[in-house]
Amino acid sequence: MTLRIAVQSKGRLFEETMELLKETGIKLNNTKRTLLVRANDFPVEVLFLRDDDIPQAVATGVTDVGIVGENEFVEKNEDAEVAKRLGFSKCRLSLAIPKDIDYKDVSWFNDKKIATSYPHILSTFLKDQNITAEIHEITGSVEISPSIGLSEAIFDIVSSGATLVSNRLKEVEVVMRSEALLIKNKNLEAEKSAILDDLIFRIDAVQTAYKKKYIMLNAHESKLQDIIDLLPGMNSPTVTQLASNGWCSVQSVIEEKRFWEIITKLKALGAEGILILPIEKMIL
Ligand code: PRT
Ligand code: ZN
Repeated sequence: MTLRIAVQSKGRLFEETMELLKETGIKLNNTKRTLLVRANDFPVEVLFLRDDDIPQAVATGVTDVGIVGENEFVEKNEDAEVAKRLGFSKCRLSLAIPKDIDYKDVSWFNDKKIATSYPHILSTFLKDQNITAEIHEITGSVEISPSIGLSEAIFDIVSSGATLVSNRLKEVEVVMRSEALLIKNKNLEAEKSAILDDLIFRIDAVQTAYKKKYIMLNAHESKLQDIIDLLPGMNSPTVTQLASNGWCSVQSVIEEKRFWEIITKLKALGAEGILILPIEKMIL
């Protein structure tokens, strides 16, 4: 029994998806990107597809699970389930209009023409807001449509916002936020569910370790309690005696974002020989 995973064949999701699979110990046999590739050591195989086709592949059981952008999953409205939110490829789906227009609220969109590749999400939003607008569906280069007179506004993916700026547009409504999702077929057989549980367990271990660092330092006993108070860690820090009198070694796990704040305070408390090490996996 193998679990078949749909993965985007090329594009923005490809690299991070492959990296995540690699970190969970899934090594793909075939380096040449053929359509279907079996993994070593773990009962999964990967089917490479366009991201647009992944929700349907999972809903119909062509594949058991798939990794796809939430925007694509919601737009396609296929009958599959979210198994795990993956936290990468974050972006938002927003309404944008020419930057010089005076904008007050969403009622501006009444009777306007909006270009988008996401007609389902957009029409749901407009209906919710009681707006009647014309949706002009196009695939690709949505951002140029106001400047060529194809529409008065756009509804598209925004990440840094640079594409909007270079097309003299401004973001006026964020309609949804998106990240990569692991989605699954609704009727997975028990054996495949067990493989999926193992896969999710591995993903959790990788992601829990992400943004955490292992810290080791030497401190004088007199400062030990102050230092322990600074380092919450998973449990209490590990403290061992050093050969030289009155000194100990302290080891713990810290969050990367608190790194500089903690390091500055540790140095003020006289900590020495501070080592920061990456953590590969973490099982809580
Ligand atoms: O060929 P295939 O159909 O498989 O791929 P695709 O071209 O449809 O999708 P792809 O590879 O471009 O994107 C895959 C997924 O990545 C999307 O469905 C989103 O979930 C996610 N993602 C994250 C993004 C972005 N960030 C992103 N910035 N997808 C697209 N963009 C584009 C956006 O369309 C716009 O043109 O980048 C531009 C905006 O970026 P900023 O940084 O200038 O705002
Ligand atoms: Zn696509």
